[in-house]
Amino acid sequence: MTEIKPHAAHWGFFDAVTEGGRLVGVRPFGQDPVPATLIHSLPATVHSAARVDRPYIRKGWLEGRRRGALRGGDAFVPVSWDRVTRLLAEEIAATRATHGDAAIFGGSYGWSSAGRFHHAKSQLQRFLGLGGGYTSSINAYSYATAQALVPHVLGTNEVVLGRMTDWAAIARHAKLMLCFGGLAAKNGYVTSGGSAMTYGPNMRAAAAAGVRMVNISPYRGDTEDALAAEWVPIRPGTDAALMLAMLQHIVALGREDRDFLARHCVGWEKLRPTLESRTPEWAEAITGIPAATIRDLAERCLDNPTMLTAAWSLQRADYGEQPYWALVALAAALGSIGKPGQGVAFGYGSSGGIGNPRRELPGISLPPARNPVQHFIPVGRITELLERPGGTLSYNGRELPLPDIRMIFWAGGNPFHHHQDLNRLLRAWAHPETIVVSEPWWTAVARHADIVLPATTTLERNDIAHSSRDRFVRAMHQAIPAQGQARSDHDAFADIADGLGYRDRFTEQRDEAAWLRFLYDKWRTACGRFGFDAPDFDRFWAEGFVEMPPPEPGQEYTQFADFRAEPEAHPLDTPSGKVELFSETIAGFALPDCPGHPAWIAPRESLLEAAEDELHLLSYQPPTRLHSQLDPGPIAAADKIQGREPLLIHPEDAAARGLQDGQVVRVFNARGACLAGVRLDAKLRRGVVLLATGAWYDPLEPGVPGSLCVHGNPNVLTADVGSSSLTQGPSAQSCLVRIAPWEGPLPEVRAHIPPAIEEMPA
Ligand SMILES: Nc1nc2c(c(=O)[nH]1)N[C@H]1C(S)=C(S)[C@@H](COP(=O)(O)OP(=O)(O)OC[C@H]3O[C@@H](n4cnc5c(=O)[nH]c(N)nc54)[C@H](O)[C@@H]3O)O[C@H]1N2
Ligand SMILES: Nc1nc2c(c(=O)[nH]1)N[C@H]1C(S)=C(S)[C@@H](COP(=O)(O)OP(=O)(O)OC[C@H]3O[C@@H](n4cnc5c(=O)[nH]c(N)nc54)[C@H](O)[C@@H]3O)O[C@H]1N2
Ligand SMILES: [Mo]
Repeated sequence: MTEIKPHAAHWGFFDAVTEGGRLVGVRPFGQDPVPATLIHSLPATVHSAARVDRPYIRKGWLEGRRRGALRGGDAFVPVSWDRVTRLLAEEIAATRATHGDAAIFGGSYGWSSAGRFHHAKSQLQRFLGLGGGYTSSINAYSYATAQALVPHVLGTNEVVLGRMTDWAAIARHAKLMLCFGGLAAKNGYVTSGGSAMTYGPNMRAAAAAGVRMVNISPYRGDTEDALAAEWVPIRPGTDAALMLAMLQHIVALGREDRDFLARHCVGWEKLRPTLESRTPEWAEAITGIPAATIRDLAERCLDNPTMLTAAWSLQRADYGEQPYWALVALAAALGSIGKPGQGVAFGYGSSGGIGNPRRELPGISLPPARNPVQHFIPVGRITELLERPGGTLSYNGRELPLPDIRMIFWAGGNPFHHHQDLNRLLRAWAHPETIVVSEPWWTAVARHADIVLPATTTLERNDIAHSSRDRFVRAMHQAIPAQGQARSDHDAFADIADGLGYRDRFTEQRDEAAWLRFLYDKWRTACGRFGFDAPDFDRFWAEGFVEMPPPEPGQEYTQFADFRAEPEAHPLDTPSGKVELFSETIAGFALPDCPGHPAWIAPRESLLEAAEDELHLLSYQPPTRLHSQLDPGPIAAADKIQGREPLLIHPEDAAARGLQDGQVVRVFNARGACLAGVRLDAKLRRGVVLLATGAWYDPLEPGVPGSLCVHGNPNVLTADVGSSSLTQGPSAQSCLVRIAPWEGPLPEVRAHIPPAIEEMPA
């Protein structure tokens, strides 16, 4: 019998079509103006051979090879839920008693599911928090550098990840939009928590309304043809030099907005003298952009109402603070901050809901538990945490102590996808005694665990999807039964909590149905305070969604408008209450790699110092998946070249190496090597190659550091260095590689089939 159930994922809302307990198809959500495409990868992925069918324990761990043992090469032994639950309760209790609560790392970074109740990381952190606490992580891989920097400069992170000037305001008031890193359409299909919208129609409407888009990026493909954008190709990692030279030219013309700089900013008198030598000719040598183009860009910004934006990718790089701070300084010199549809904001081309016109409404989420442990790391410093127990890490003017981690829990994330320099992570990963991973699939992190808990996918549970950036709340009805012995993270943790004596505090004596009603009712009450009367739970559940009314026409939102109008009455949340073009706070930290004002600092790796045969690798977000999710699905598979992730390369760079379209190559540097398939793309700047993230890490010899990844995961190549000692963000985009034809026989890709499994007597 065919059944249709409302459901959702980070990559779009849909209706699940099931037959006989199997997901056989999906249909786009009727209210979605641009139907999501990635949803069609779900049926094959949900029923893929890569599902974890039952709990497993690494054989070596059972045999006592724990601390110091390299993981990833051992067979797994199937065990019962009863046994694994008992064993985990004992291990947790013993770790806490012997080494203290901080010895458990529960940062568990990752996107988990769109469903907000079963959100794996939230469930895990609630479970660990109520049990005594854990060492945590802060910030997101997406924009960690900005999260630490921007509050010093603008007193808020709304300009990166919150409610920023919306597209309706840009369309109505701006005439020019400089887009550093472009406005990649593929990124708009994805929103954390799910969404019924992408920014595609918004940016197209702005272009159609006469906003001239300029794509300043190493890749012309970062704006779609419909935008008819100009392309200014730039060397990766050099944007700050371009921005400072534009500032210099504005000052040379005497056209900086002195009123705005005096009344709304501090530090201009300190920044200004540093600009003197930052001429367009100076920047030409760094960026590869002709000085005349730099002058022209600056003058057009002076002559037109302009919105400045940069993709989040720019700050996932060495000294990624600098282009963000310099762009704020440029907007300040133009005096455009807070003018309708103008100013600066980040990420308009980075994630679905960014800049969507919407009303402010509360979010839906699982109530977090207090974490009694104070220790944390900036999210990207996981390898250092494991490498240097007892050491310290410089972060935002503090020295963070690094605890000795004995046990790791991961649920809803994949460090062997998201982290840089996987060979170094693999070595550091040997440090703890026990690593526990909850996963629906045999992803790379599951393969590198000691204890693997089979998690249900969202299709196997009831939940509610919601993103604060979207107008819709979506009901997620369970569509199929749990596959194999999979269980929800909530149920698995509740049973372990039972063994540790705190089940009721964890569950609050609610089952799934009671939790959903509770979370929804809480949200509905909060909506009332914002003047929105949401339907009751039963109606919401039956109808499958709630739509919050869009803002009235003419109600476009411009960020910082109040501050602009009355800076004394609406100060920013910075020490001065103003835009900090010089930050006494940051200067006071006296860091070698982040001065008190925006500056040009050459990246550790870039084309500026590359050998002749080196190329700059940008590991961008995949058009065919969400990170590593959906990699076993048909859309990702169809895009691969002889089963390897495509590497985009300029035809002349390929010709110089004797490479043909469709050929398999070895991509390598001192940190590692992977295979990839050549795809010629003349839209690239010469010297730059693109390899998306997310092909499942597939070492030729599992568990051996330095082993060739036969599938094409760029994180065997990227460097694991904090963007600076101020922010310690990931710096994946600063990476040089070499490329050579792959001559040998093609190794099989085994990432999507389960690892070796051995029965062992209990
Ligand atoms: N080189 C390079 N690396 C990067 C980036 C880059 O630009 N370049 N970008 C970075 C960025 S911005 C990000 S956000 C990260 C993304 O990194 P992650 O968020 O870690 O990537 P995902 O593949 O989404 O991992 C989510 C995991 O959760 C699992 N999961 C989903 N639902 C459930 C559930 O209900 N329960 C459990 N237990 N598990 C579940 C999925 O199967 C998947 O394995 O990658 C970062 N890495
Ligand atoms: N389809 C899909 N969409 C996604 C995701 C996904 O996995 N799949 N992931 C989501 C997540 S978690 C995030 S954080 C966002 C990330 O959003 P972004 O960080 O904006 O996305 P990227 O694709 O990494 O980078 C966009 C472009 O930046 C350009 N770029 C890179 N380095 C430089 C530089 O130094 N200078 C300039 N000027 N340009 C540069 C590259 O050409 C690249 O194509 O995307 C989200 N959207
Ligand atoms: Mo991200």
